[in-house]
Amino acid sequence: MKAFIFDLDGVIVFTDQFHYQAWKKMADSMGIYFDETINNRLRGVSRAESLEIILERYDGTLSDAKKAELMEEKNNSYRELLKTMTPADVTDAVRDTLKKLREAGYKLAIGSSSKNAKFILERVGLLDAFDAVSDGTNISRSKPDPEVFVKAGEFLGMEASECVVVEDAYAGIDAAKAAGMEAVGIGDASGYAKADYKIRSFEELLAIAGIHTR
Ligand code: B16
Ligand code: MG
Repeated sequence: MKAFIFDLDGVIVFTDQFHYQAWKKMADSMGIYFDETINNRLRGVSRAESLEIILERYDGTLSDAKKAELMEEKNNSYRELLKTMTPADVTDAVRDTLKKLREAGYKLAIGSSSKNAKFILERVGLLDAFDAVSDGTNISRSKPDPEVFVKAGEFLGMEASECVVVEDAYAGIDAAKAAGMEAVGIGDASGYAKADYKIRSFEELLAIAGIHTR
């Protein structure tokens, strides 16, 4: 085990509410019913697939151009909300654990479906905390496809067997396993049988990494 690859939303930062508010505004403008339960289905899912899930409640068909317009509208509202993020939106536990892993010699990367990953990392002051960022801008297939994690491993110059993925979404755990990597489930995914390790708090990664704090 030489590297950790972290999912972003739901692991390092929590932007669910921002996604929710931005999609809700778009859905309301189209008269489409949307609630928090539907929003939960969007976790770890790409922007285009998220729109398709929301459109299950839409009576009619939309052109690809209209769909692109709706996704742009949602992304603009989402980015406005992201601008309110500051370094205070990352817990001390996350910041300290990342620092300790790095000091112990582990390589760290992000493996996120989001096209806004670098913008978010910049807002919360974590861009320098990672050796590589693989995100929605460098992939053509989203989780559960392994592409985002395979690319993260390549960016780090690591073999899949040397990488451990930390994920909050079931699709993300499936993607990690398909990449031939070990997977740590946190949050929602801490109850997923396919995860090699299941943790409740971020600091538990130190024990997985063999770093003893006391
Ligand atoms: P964007 P992750 C995912 O990030 C989010 O969980 C998911 O809700 C979102 O639709 C997706 O990114 C795409 O995000 O619209 O910003 O490109 O969990 O893979 O870090
Ligand atoms: Mg996630």
